[in-house]
Amino acid sequence: MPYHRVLLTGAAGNLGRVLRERLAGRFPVLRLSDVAEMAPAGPGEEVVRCDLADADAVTKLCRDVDVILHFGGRSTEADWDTVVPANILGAVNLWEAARKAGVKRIVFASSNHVIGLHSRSERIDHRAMAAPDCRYGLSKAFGEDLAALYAYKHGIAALCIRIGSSYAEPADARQLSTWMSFGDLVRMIDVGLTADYTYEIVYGVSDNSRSFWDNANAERLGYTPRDSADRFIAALAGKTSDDPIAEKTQGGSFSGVEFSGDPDALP
Ligand code: NAI
Ligand code: 15L
Repeated sequence: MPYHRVLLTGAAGNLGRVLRERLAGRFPVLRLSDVAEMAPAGPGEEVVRCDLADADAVTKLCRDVDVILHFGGRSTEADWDTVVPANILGAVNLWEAARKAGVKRIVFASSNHVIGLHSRSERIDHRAMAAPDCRYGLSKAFGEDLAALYAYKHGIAALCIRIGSSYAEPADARQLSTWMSFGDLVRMIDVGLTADYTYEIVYGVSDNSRSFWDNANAERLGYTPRDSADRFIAALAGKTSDDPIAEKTQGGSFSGVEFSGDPDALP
């Protein structure tokens, strides 16, 4: 691995804690950061508490960093006052600090909610029109475009992983399509760290036969998922919601919340 110091943002979060454990010992230094409290640094770790909305603090955070795994920020729908500082300003601060620090690449935890208003009957790939299903999804679409600006204009390679639902196990019928195991998440991060690319969008999903997404772009870059939600079909296929918008769209409940549009006009 040609990287000395790897920065993981969002290290106190659900995926951050999983990644901290699974990436332990993989790099000479893993710098862990979050606005929330984290466990003290172990061997090969640095722990830096930092609010992504604080530009000066983020500039310091990125010093001497080779690669960033950007998992920090608001991870569900919220009001603008919450989404903007964490995900819009936070992303601006991070990419700008990365440019100043000479960071080589950023693996970005984007989200399926960038395309969440697409219909479940449609199988889309990474070139599909963005169709954010909420303010949170729109902030991730902004992050993807910001990553493209810095990749093509400033040479910071970026892999935007539109993660589906990354949990120990899928929880409902929708997640039979969107689930990504922790093992496959780490495999996708390895692609982000090692593949040859400037800017790419992929779907963060396991090998689910019910997937909404054609993930040929990820496979082309070297991603081979080893897990599948299919073994949960019998248990979860009937676990649906009463919300017709959630059930019609790929984003599920994120699409349904506050929906006041025309269901027939959805993309
Ligand atoms: P999480 O909410 O458990 O973790 C996010 C972390 O970011 C938290 O520890 C939080 O304290 C931190 N954070 C929030 N605002 C911050 C700020 N202003 N400055 C610094 N840190 C801040 O979320 P989770 O599930 O671990 O997700 C990690 C990332 O992956 C998020 O960016 C999320 O949007 C993305 N993602 C996760 C999916 C999943 O299935 N878990 C699906 C799609 C995307
Ligand atoms: C996300 O983007 C969220 O961070 C996560 O909490 C899940 O809800 C996931 O999408 C999903 O769509 O299941």
